[in-house]
Amino acid sequence: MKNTTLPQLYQEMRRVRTFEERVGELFVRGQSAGSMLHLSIGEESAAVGVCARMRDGDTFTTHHRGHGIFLARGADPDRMMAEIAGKDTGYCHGKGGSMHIADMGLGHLGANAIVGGGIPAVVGAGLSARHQKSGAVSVAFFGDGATGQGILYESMNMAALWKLPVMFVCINNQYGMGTRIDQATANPDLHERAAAFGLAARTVDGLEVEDVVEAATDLMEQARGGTPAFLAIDCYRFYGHARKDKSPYREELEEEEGRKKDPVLQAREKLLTTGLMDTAELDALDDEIAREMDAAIDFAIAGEEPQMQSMFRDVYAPTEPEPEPVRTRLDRILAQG
Ligand SMILES: Cc1ncc(C[n+]2csc(CCOP(=O)(O)OP(=O)(O)O)c2C)c(N)n1
Ligand SMILES: [Mg+2]
Repeated sequence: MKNTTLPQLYQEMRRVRTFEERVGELFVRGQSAGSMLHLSIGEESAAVGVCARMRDGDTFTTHHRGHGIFLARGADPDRMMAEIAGKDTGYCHGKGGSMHIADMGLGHLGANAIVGGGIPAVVGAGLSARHQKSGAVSVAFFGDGATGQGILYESMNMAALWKLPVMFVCINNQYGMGTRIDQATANPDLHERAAAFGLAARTVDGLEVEDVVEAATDLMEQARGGTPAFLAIDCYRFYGHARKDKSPYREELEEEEGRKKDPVLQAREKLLTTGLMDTAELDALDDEIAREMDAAIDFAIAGEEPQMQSMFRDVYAPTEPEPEPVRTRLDRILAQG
């Protein structure tokens, strides 16, 4: 167990927040690869609160809004930022980008751009952990939108049937693109669906990161013991779905209210009122984190672009011969006349 004191949880949440702010900056500078970037600002307690209970050897998958989760799980911000910038120095040598980062070393089985796409992989990972008696748990992180995908229910059923060490974490930021949850879901008590499959299931308010840790502790312990678990974490998506979305479908007042549910500021306030940290200490910590994330941007920008020859590296199993790159194939065909 690590990172469960409030100062540590605050530090991790601030790192996620600042990282995401810098990712937004990378986009504005025109340095991010591709046009889609999904920031997890407002959702930090979900990433940090659940990852605080994960151990070495545990595995996980994320959805398209997964930077914060990977960071909270121990990712190096330099290599993450470089990946988002599409550089060879990134986790996947620039071939994954924001939505397809993976790293077997840290148990990251992959971010996934398909809504619900990462969910079934944890069932396989859980089955593997059970056979190997490794004691590992596998955690799927996904959004409320994925509760409209049948694969979630197939996966929960199989995990319950086979008593797998698996945990499903639904980050309910109230929106799937421009659709608010109450316009898409008759019963917004999402954990009730999981309970119907026999999972240990709870919903927690993400405002207080310590509440998330408490719920994650209980549920992950059950999952490790073979009772798969489901945790819905209520929060608010502070900004648009992706960087270009200005949320024209939301009232300003709603956004103002929603952004009051700020787990980072909430933890900061609590640190001050309980006297655990004073303003000067908090400011110094924030500054240190700002420097760390500035350095990540510098690292990303300084990195080299991937070389064309590396296009298929790490894409096929090492025993497979690499297919000929499209460009040389076309050149060869054209040269033949
Ligand atoms: C199967 C599938 N359908 C539709 C989309 C388009 N899409 C991308 S993100 C998204 C909304 C997802 O909402 P949610 O799961 O709540 O995650 P959030 O963006 O709120 O983090 C949709 C519909 C997709 N990527 N995959
Ligand atoms: Mg959502």
